[in-house]
Amino acid sequence: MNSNNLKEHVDNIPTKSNQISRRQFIKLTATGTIVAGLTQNRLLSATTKRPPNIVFIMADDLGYGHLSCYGQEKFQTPNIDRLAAEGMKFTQYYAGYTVCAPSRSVLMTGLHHGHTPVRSNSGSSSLLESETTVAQVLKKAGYVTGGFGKWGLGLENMPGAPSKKGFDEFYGFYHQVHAHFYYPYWIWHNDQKLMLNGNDHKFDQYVDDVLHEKVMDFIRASAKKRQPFFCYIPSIIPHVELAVPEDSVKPFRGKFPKKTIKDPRPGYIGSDDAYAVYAGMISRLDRNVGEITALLKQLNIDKNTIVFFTSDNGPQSGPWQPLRDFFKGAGPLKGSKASLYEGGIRVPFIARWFGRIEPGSINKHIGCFQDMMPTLAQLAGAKPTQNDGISIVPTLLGKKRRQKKHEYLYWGTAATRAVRMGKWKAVKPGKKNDWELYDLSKDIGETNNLASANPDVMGKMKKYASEAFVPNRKQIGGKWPHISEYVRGERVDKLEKKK
Ligand SMILES: [Ca+2]
Repeated sequence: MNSNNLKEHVDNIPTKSNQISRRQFIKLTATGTIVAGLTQNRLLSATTKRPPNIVFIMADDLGYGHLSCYGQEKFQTPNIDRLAAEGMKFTQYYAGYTVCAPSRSVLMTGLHHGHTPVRSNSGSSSLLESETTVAQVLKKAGYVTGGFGKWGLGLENMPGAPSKKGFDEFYGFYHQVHAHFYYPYWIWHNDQKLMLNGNDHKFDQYVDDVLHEKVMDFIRASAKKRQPFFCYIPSIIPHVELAVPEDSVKPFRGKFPKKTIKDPRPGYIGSDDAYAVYAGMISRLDRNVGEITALLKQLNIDKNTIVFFTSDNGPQSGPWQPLRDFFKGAGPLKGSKASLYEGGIRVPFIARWFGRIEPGSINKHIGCFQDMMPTLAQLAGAKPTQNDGISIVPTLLGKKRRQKKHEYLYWGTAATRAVRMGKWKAVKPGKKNDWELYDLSKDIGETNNLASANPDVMGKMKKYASEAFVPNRKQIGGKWPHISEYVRGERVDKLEKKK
């Protein structure tokens, strides 16, 4: 059934039975062109009986420099690092957009930001019935599908609700604001409210822990089934508010300078030891990743499960800029969340698949979230719906020469735009700003504007930008909820008194 495509790309890799001569082998090995192929072949020699399970973990506002495998020096992320060491680490991978909901819309629909249906963080924007997600494609291909975390593409009573968009089961938050809180007193389970006892007036249940347990339950239950599974984990860590249980903060107490960051949003949690709490939050996420990979191993399904790890956009700025600066959250990149400079959109991206993906490989392929629709569909042996992506399966399997490349990538609104074309990056950072042009092969930090020196390149990229942007369709929804819909206790009581 669904294994046809997978079998095809497995079969196309050179094998020993292709009978290359010893001379050919030595020649090819010397040029380095066949070593990966032979290694892959040995790894891929087992017959693929069914498509792989897919675990897709996406952090929230985790920057390009936040993981130790991407250069973080102030704390370690050993479990995510191990995932990279056992798989492929991408250095030029891009999120769908600079903020949460549109980035998720690109990921789920495979349509780039100039086309994708949800293009801003209004919180209650919704996918329509006619707009298809990758979860629907996988479900149709026979996958069991589960989502755990922040959705952002339709509320419970809208056509974009997860249950109508391909998920057998979804635990978490549909509205952006709901996902702002680490101790909400309830979360969604499909279209039902799941009450979190102890969070009505205290902070008893850290919601990411609750969701993590649901992830583990889903994987355990799915492993017993005959069908493959898709486990989508859009964690809310390390998006602010600044909150994590003390056991994750303790290792960092006293290690960093004490820093107070008050959350300017009334009723939200800030911290008087913000660096320690922030490192603790990312460590919590890393711990969860470690528990997920350990469970896959324990269940003996890790060899037939491909695990992806990424983030939805760059590191938080504004009042939280000290965190970005202290931890160098965007690494060498310019800008933060909400910026179209590299720091807002270039993200960590890791894929691990034992026996298929070359361990410890580092890849410079230029890709973006819209590629996940054709990639996951190909892995599942399914047909993707209309999309702007290019499958990265050839890259994952070490077949570099077969990898098609994007002519360009695009992100933007009517006022702010960005285009990536090969080594070039063009940015129009504001309505009143002129276009800027950077050569990322020499200037990853986007410091030297080459626009006036390269009018032909600039003209081509502006043309791409105008053809890529289609005005947004009419959005439905729009109500911005009061925080008391999601949290209780002192922080809301104080607000009520002020009214
Ligand atoms: Ca985000």
